[in-house]
Amino acid sequence: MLPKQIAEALNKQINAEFASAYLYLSMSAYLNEVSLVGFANWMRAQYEEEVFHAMKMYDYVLERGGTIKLDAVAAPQQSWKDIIEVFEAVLHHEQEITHSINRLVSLAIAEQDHATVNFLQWFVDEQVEEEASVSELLAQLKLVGGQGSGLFMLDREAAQRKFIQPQV
Ligand code: OFO
Repeated sequence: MLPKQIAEALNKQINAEFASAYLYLSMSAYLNEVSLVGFANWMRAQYEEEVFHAMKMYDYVLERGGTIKLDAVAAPQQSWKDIIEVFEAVLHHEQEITHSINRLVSLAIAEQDHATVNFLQWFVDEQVEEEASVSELLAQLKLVGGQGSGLFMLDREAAQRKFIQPQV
């Protein structure tokens, strides 16, 4: 049985993952509007990945006999200055998510809930990868000044991304 405090914290994180999904879907729509269709595709894959994160937690809470309490997801921002501002916002957002995952791990350790500590390790690793890939893209966007043929090339590369559900 999942300790009540842990179930509540996981429910909060499920909401945060859906909020991430919603934010990235909004970014995808904005990128489409400004004709960066490759990055719009990249962001849509990111949206799908966040829904997967939320559902992975949702399934875990149920598997441990916890109660799911879905909360409202706030309306996300709808426009940005440019592509660099978009990716700065993504990096900042992912850093915040990393903090909340770390707080969850600390809580699970304090509650001696080893199964949850173990479960959360996947998310700890995932956050390392998320921050690294977004930092790399942001650095490349800054390198080309977020415009011109450099941006065109990066957009074409971003068009290749597909979300493949991990086998976990
Ligand atoms: Fe779920 O990792 Fe991003 O937010």
